[in-house]
Amino acid sequence: MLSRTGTFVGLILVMCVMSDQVAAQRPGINQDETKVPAFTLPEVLKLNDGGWVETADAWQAKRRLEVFNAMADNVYGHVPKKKVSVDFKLVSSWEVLDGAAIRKLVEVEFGDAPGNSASLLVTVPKAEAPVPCFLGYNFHGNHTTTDDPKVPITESWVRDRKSPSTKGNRANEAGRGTSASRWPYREIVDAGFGLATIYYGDVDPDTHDEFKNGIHPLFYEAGQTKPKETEWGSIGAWAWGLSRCLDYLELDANVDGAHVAVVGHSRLGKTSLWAGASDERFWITISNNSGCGGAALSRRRFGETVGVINRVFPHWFCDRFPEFSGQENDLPVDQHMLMSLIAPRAVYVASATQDLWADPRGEYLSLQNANGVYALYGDSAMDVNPPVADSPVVTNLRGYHSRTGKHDITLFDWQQYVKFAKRQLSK
Ligand code: GTR
Repeated sequence: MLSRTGTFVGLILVMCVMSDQVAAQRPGINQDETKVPAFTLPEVLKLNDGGWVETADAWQAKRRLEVFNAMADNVYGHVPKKKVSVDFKLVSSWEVLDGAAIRKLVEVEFGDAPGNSASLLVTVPKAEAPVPCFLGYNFHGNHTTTDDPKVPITESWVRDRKSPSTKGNRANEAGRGTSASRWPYREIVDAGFGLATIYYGDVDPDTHDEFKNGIHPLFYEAGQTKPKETEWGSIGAWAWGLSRCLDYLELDANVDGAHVAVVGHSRLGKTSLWAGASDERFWITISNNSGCGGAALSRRRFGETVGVINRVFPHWFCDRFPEFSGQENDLPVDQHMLMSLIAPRAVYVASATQDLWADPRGEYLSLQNANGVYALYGDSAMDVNPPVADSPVVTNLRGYHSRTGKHDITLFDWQQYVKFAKRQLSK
């Protein structure tokens, strides 16, 4: 009995020490809803000259650009003015999924000099007519999205994983198919959609190297060595890369270029949102567990904060964003404005119940606080309270769910995206 009690007390002690360690690893991080500070969001419909937007025309003609510039100036940065050529080359194509689909490997070449290219992997169902398509970045290389032995292993820099699938920032055969659960090709093809993916490190390696690698240097003017204060970081560059993939998909005879949904998980969800806001050709924008700098409202300071994200990932945003570390209320924007920029196109946001780091409630609230702009296009208002777990809530143009579970993109998430996309198609 005594020893049992001793073990029990010991266990509690260990648990206390462990939770203290967790707190110690993330000092100043709040994951308690009752401690979210009071805040007022910037008015998305208030013009810089003090007037108010009351019509969709006024939003489109005047305010949208003001909001876009404010998001770019303070968070993601602008694409530099210099023009860089982009070429596409079909490298190979073959049948997959027991003959139900065609897979193509397309080389996307950036700039005139060789050495800057990305591999876009496009999988489309065999169909009489061009199909709607999802487009999204993958984290570890195209070869990790499927067991298909014909997909080349990326030769780009990769982040080392805790497995034999990478060594010295290079990928190898052991990684093939290791992210397949995140890419349900069969279900997507069976639903009548294409799925195009590209490795984000092909466009810009996810390391802070003062912007010497990836596509940034292609845009430098003579004498320039890094982006200017309000020019893009990595998220801006990745978003630009998605637009170039869309340029290709618009040319692909198997794809309906007017129906390309951009999708991303986590940092790549931040990227899909910025891509959807920047490029009005994207049909639907989908953010999966994108969190801080993505769907989550910065002013809530719940989970990851502006200060933390800029310290840990100094290359993701523009140079001005860190000025708001701990000063979120001074930001001229918040993430509901990012959602508003997507209107009148459709947007879907997804959270996961255990992903407190990404602030599920804050992810919902930015979508909900886009009510004003979406109402200009006849969309009904979303309730201030998020729905219960695993029960998607959809309006005409917006959708949200919080999946039970951890930070990930799963079949359940994809099923909701397919359903939402079908709903948009049927309108
Ligand atoms: C985390 C980061 C998040 C999210 C995530 C991911 O370390 O704090 O903002 O982007 O990485 O992309 O997996």
